[in-house]
Amino acid sequence: MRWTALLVLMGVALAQPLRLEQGWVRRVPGDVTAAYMVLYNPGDRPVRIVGASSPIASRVEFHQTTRGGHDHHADLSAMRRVAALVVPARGRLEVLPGGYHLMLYGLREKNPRPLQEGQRVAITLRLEGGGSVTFSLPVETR
Ligand SMILES: [Cu+2]
Repeated sequence: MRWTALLVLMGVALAQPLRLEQGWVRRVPGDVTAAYMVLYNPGDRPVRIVGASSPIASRVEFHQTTRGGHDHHADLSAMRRVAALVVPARGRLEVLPGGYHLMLYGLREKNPRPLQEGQRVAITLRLEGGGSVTFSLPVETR
């Protein structure tokens, strides 16, 4: 590899404030679904995520499940909206079933057909201070 290309790649890696360690969008037949992810912050300051968006959804919110075991959203009282998510310095934020999730609304409006297993979905996270990161997550039935 030429040095210029390597330096460009290093620059991209250094500029990325968050790394996606795992993530998926749940495949559902309905109009609403959830996305899960594990994020790592390699920096020495916490990273605050203040918003999210996706081309497959009209609106994305951060939610926290407030009662154990629930992750299917049949009982809306079992989750609450949170304003922001924080990834600690040199640490992880787990957005996983039973804890936090990203709630994606308006799937029918944004997608000509239901989400398919294996389809990739872009999720953009807006960071405090003006930056953003976009990750590609697979649609999975789990
Ligand atoms: Cu929710």
